[in-house]
Formats: sequence, C-alpha cells, structure tokens
Amino acid sequence: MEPIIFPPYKDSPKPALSPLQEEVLRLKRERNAVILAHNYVDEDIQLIADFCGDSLGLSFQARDTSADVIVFCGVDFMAETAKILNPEKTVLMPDAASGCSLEESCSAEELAAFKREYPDSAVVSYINCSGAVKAESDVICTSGNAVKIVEKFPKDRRIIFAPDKYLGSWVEEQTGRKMILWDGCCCAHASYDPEAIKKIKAALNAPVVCHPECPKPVRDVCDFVCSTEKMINWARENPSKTIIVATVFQMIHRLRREVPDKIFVAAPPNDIQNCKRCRHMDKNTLEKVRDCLRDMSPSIKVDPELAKKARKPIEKMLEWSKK
Ligand code: CIZ
Repeated sequence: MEPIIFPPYKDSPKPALSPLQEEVLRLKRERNAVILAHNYVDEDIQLIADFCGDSLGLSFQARDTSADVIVFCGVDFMAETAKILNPEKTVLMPDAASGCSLEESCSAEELAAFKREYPDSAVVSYINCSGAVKAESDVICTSGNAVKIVEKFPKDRRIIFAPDKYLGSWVEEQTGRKMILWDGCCCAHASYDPEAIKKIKAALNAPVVCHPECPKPVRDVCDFVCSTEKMINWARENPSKTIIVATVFQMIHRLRREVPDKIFVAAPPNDIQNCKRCRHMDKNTLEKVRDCLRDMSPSIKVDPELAKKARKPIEKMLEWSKK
C-alpha cells in the first residue's frame, strides 16, 4: 500500500469556511460556548475549534473557561473530565458513544480488586479511563506528563500504573523504575507493524516519531517517542524536511498547521479506511457538533459524589504539571 504523504501546509490551498462551519460558529456565539477539540478529530472540526490540543491542554482549558457551554470534540472520558473540573458548566459531546478501548479495559471494581492484591501502592492512572477509575486513583497523568508525575513519588514507593501497559512500560524505561502495569492498550496504537515502519523509514530516509501508546518493538524502530503535543516541537526542530508520524492520523492536520514547511507522512499500516484512525474519535463530525449546539444535547452528567472523588487526582495532576 502506498504511504499517505501530505505536502507542506504553506503550499496547500486554504479553503474558505463551509456553510456548516459558519453555522456552528454562529450557534457557538449564541450559546456563549467554547469548542475544545482533541488533536485526533477531523480537520474541519479542528479548524473551527477555539482550542485544539491534547488531554492535558484541553483539561486546563476546560477548567479555566469562562464560557457557559463547553463543546468537547474528543471521546467520553475527556468530556467527563471537563465536567468534573468545571461542574457548573454545560458540557456537550457531539456523540456520546465515543469511548476508548483503554477505558473499556479497566473497570473501577477491577482496579479496586487489583489494589487489594498490591496493598500500599500508589495508583497512577492515565487520563484515558472512566471517572470511577479516576476516583480509585491517587493521581492522573497524560502521555505528556506521565514521566514527571511518576517521578514525583519516592523511588521506593510501589506504583500501580493503569490502564495502558505500553505507556507504562515506556515510563518505566524513562524513569528506570519498575511499576505494576495494568494489562490494557489502545487498539489503534497497538496495531503498528515495526517491519512496515522500518521499510518506510528506509525508503523515505526520514525519521519516525511515535506515540508512547505504541508497543516496545514499534517504539524501538522509531527515532523519537512522545505525546502528540510534544510532536510539534520535535518536528519543528528536527532537521529533516520529511517526518513520518505513528499516531492517530488526524494529528497530521495539527502538525501541518504548526510546522507548515514540512512534509508529513502517515506511518503504515494504514489499516482503517486507508489510514490509522480511532473509531471513537471518528464519531465526531461537524454535523454532530452543529446538532449538539442546536439541541444542547447530549450533555454530560456526572454523579456529584463521584465527581468530588475523581476531581482530587485530576487536580493533583494539574498542580504537579505546572512548570
Ligand atoms: O494525551 C492525550 O490527549 C492523548 C490521548 C494522546 C496525546 O499524546 O495527546
């Protein structure tokens, strides 16, 4: 299969806003809403978002916004986190069925039982989990701050890391400490083929950046491993004109806008609709963004008691993430 190659953004035509995008922006003004979009949603949504970023940046935005309504274009745990951080606001999701394979791999009951097997452990949970799992955790992390968060604990403190075993194993490598890893993974990142990546790297003579949710054999054939937000600086500073990207395909839209003079290539295998996509993120469409603003639904609800418990480890993460 031919690689998907994106020419430099600076040389590409910039289409005017479509009538649907204009309609969304009009509704957004009427509702005094803010649109927060994850790096993994489609470009037509990214282009009309007030803020486009990773879970960490989006959490700060959700906590600090003065808008009445947050439209969260991402997946359910992200919108739930926004509601937990800012319970007075109405938080809308274009499609309430956009979940996450990592979130599905770990229930709060299972994590509670796991904690009983390893008493006296601190629990660090990746933000890709439910509010109920967050409530069972001591602190939350994202891929952008996982190393920093784990390093906050004394070296001899036993840590349970949930639910992504690949991100966990990468953090182990970076920090030199062993953790007890939950056996979950992201189905999109877990399916890269290291041999296919080696081949394209040799064919294009270009470096590969991958996400830490990729398994170790994939990470080992890549030149750099980092969160989506950190990919921007790395791509900007890398001397190569062409960069191969192994994460959910839509990240390339963000990279192209931020680093407009480079060529970006989606790493193979390009398996769903000819590129690496997240079936949950793909449930976000511009039509559904319009509909949720028009109907003020689906709106996220979180039980106040649960929210109170889950807010602590999220706020601890935000506090520990400060520069
Ligand atoms: O942290 C996030 O938002 C995810 C899921 C990936 C990344 O690295 O941005």
